[in-house]
Amino acid sequence: MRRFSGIPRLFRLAFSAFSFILAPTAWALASAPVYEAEIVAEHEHNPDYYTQGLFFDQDNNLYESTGLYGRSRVIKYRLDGDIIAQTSLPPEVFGEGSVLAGGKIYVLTWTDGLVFILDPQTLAVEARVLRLQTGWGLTFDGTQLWRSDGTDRLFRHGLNLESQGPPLLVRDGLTPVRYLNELEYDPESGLISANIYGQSKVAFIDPASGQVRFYLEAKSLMKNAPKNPEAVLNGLAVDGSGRLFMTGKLWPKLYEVKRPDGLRKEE
Ligand SMILES: [Ca+2]
Repeated sequence: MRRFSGIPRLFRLAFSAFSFILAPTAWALASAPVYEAEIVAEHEHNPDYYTQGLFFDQDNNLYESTGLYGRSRVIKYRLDGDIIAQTSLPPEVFGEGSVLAGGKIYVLTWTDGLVFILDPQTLAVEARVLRLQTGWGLTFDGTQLWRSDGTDRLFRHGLNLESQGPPLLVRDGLTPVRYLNELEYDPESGLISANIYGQSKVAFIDPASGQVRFYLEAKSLMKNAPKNPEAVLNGLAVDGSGRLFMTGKLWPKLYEVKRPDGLRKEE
């Protein structure tokens, strides 16, 4: 008997060591939970808008920046569709993400190296700043601007557009989350949402760690989208009441989506 009594112990030791080796691997492979987007309400959205940026001001006016050369503009409107103001960007630039920060509207351009600064009341262009960086999405957390460039990184900028600190590496476990596009900071949860170019998923990112906390799968919103490869999900906005809105390029609808449980403020 004595001859065999050590075997289970050896086995247990071996198993423990094996588990120890496996544990980090399992963590690395773990992926953030995916929740289905639930539509609360539908609103009309101009299907000519090649949506690149979407956000609300404190009065729940909606702003949208659009792309394409010769068609890029910024529109300020109400949810019922009434246009308050709009402005065209020069035909030689391709508009991208935008946000209201420090009382000004910032509008990125794609590879044109320019950021436009607009008056939020009239949408008059007050300045154009040369920033030789690719622009996709833009949001503001109350202190810093956050810019995406289609990679797995988010870049921090001050209101003067200077870089602030290293880029945030966005990861799901250890997996880089690439093609981050339109952005929206959610003040209640402190998370940054980013839709992923070419997909119907929205990642909700912890800006302290870069980890994706969860995804919102927005396939249900695609039902009215044009059958056009350009007509991708690309618009996220949270209004003053915390309501979450989504749309896409050339989409005829703008959707209010139920706030997922993961957006509750952590205790
Ligand atoms: Ca946004």
